[in-house]
Amino acid sequence: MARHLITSAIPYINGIKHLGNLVGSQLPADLCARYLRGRGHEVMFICATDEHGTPAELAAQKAGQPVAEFCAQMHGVQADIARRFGLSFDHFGRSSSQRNQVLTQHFAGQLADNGYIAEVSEKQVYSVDDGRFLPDRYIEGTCPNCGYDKARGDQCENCTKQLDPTDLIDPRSAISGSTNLEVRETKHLYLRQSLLKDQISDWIDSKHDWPILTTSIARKWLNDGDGLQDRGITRDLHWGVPVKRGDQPWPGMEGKVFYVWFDAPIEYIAATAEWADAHGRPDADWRRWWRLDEGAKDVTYTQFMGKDNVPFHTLSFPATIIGSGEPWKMVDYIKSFNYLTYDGGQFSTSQGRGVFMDHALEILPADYWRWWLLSHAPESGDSEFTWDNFQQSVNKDLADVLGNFVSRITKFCRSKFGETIPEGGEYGPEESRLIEALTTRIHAYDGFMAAMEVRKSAAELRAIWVLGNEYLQGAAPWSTFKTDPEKAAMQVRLGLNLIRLYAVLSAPFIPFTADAMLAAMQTDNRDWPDDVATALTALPASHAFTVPEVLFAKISDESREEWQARFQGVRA
Ligand code: B3M
Ligand code: ZN
Repeated sequence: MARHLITSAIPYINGIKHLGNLVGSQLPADLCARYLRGRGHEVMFICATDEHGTPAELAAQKAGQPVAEFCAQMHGVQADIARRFGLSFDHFGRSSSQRNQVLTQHFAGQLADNGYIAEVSEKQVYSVDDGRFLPDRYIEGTCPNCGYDKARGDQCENCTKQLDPTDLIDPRSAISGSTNLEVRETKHLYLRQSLLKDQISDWIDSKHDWPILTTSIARKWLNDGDGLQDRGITRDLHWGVPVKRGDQPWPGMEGKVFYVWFDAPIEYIAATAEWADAHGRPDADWRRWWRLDEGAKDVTYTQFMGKDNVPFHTLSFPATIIGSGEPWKMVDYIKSFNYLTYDGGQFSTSQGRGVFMDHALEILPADYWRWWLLSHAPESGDSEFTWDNFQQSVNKDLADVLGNFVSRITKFCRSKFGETIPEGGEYGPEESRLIEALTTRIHAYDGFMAAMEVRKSAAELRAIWVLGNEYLQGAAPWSTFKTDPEKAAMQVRLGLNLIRLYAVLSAPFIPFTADAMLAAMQTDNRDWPDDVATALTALPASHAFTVPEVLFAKISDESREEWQARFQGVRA
């Protein structure tokens, strides 16, 4: 039994995520966690909300709530949606936790002790009326290049020119609109990543098995980007982890907080500690996942994230860990994803374009979405959500192939033999052929799942379902029954056993349906098939079952059109 630590990029607190966010990290991470648990491995699957930074402060302000209260509430909302999507986190933490505060300050102290922190004085725009420094993107004004009057301090959206806040004509605060701005001197801590460039470069070079998407982004930033320039890790904000050097005050840094991207990845560790706290476990129980000197040597650590998060996980977070000089577990494999686009354009949080996680569950159960998203995961390039494609995939793969198989065999059995598994004779040559074909395909499925090839795994699983339908079509127990009821009974016994086997194999993709299938078969046997022939005898003759409700309802053209219209823009 191996031990697997799995983390998903932690979603920002300031809103409900769309399906593109979901398929870029949390959902494939869940697939992996469920698969490895199903195979009997010990898994620690961690996620959290990313709660600090200006966007959280502003979202709270917009909601008219104190930021701590807003975050607590939104954490609850996100945790609830995650649960309803079947995301099986061992813990869904909060980056604003006490654990993260202590660990973040600890890492900063270690980095300072080891010479990796510089104190830098810089000039920044201060809004007198807002009583705060303004990050570049929260300064608005007229673009000197094109005259657009809502250009941001970092870039003009209209002509795309990169700007400095001081370039703007008539600058004002994007928070209050105040023009009472002045440039003030302020001191910040910089992480001296440039000193760690060689070590990080060697570490990335040692990762021969990483997806090209991951290593190409990392190398681009290492070699020709500015990813490994020293980087400011503090901000003049109120909401965040207060700057301290370990548990000591940091002279000159009073009232400042760490930059959200400094503390967010540390939350992977902190959330594991939060897990221990939540379960009344001693520190040793989380440290055995994270400290090489306390048991984590045999842990395999996999991270899941969208491609935009790769630089922070391949460069900055490793710089924090390496620079600490302490034996923390580093990531073994980074699975990154391209973007999911929506119906010919982008998902847009600000314009409410596309399907968001809460709305998705209002219209259809989680497994419909899980199946479509995973079977179309943006692995080798971006992929596009269209309602046509979604309708086809649900109606064909889920309703016609899997749902129909389960329905036909259970209903036929009930009508001819009642709701218990019939005896019949031994499995014959047709059954042997099926078992052989299943063995080959399940072997391939295991290979793809272990390699986290999400789309290929989905295709293989679908092919496994198809084998059952083909068998049923050929065996035709409804005809056999007329001449040879014994043989029909055997065919039905095999078919009902296949339902259990399909539930076990499909659970990582469609866990709710898998549960319904196992409940219908009245079994808790979730044993992963080592040997297919044996697996197909798990449910013996005279074992009782029930005919399940329709597992997947088809999506009608009317529903498809209605949803397409509903989600095309401007969130209600
Ligand atoms: N919250 C960005 C995102 O949700 C960021 C990820 C942090 S991972 C440590 O895409
Ligand atoms: Zn412009």
